[in-house]
Amino acid sequence: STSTEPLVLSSRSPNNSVAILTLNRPKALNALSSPLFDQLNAELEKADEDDSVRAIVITGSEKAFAAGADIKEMKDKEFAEVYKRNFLGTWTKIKDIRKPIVGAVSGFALGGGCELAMSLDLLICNSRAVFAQPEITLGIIPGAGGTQRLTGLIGKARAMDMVLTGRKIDGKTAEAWGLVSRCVGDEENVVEEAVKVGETIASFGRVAVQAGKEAVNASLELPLDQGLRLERRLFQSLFATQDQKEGMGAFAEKRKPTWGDK
Ligand code: CO8
Repeated sequence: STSTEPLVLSSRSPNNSVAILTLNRPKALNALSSPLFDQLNAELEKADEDDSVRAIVITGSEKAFAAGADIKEMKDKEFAEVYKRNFLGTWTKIKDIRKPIVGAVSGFALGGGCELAMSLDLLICNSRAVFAQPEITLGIIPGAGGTQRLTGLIGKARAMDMVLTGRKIDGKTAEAWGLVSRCVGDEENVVEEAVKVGETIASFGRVAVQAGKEAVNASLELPLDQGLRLERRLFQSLFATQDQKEGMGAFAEKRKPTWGDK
């Protein structure tokens, strides 16, 4: 596209604490072109650095969260080129964002769109959401977590079904299988629901929130004994924070805590 419209729109929740990033290539159903992903990474880094942002929401349109990597951009690429340039390697940068990211999925979350969704911390979808890994229909396989994260979330049998047949599942099924945290009904606004979740997270102390995200993510990579050790160390280290004194003190004094983020 030659349009100068940003490919990712950035706005804020009413109380300003949640950054809302909206994928904005509606005509291509938010196909994840390299420029779009670069803009998304740039907006995420900006939000991560901005002290007024305490949680991030990523969403698309009603019709499509994202219909996958951009097939038109990929179709003529050759192995040597994609390998040497590490094509789409920047997709893993999301892992370095420290603040929690909530995905709000309506419509298509296909291929790379499903993988982008799975790389976020917590997913809210509506019953109109459609998740699939259709790469097999294009002569390829998933390349950004659609065999790894997906299997961890829904198990081998269902992951094989999705990866080898391209089977589409709806939002309710995604909720039943554990691919998403919550599926809201059609009458509810999925972005508003995600922002509410973001605002809830934003109402807690940032140090503990960041530690919680770090600890849960560690469970995906570490053997249990090391994961438990990391969790316990993070837990113990939070006793060095003012927020722990404030949170427990407020409970004992029957008042609301005021977090200082330190
Ligand atoms: N890439 C490029 N363009 C797309 C894509 C896409 N993934 N999806 C839709 N579009 C475009 C269409 O080409 C069409 O453009 P135009 O108007 O110029 O013809 C426009 O969006 C609207 O789409 P449709 O007319 O097809 O809309 P429909 O409502 O009829 O169909 C579908 C919607 C079912 C979503 C259909 O568009 C579709 O099947 N899209 C492709 C889905 C797909 O196969 N996705 C997987 C892509 S492969 C991938 O994601 C690999 C990721 C690897 C990541 C690796 C990281 C390291």
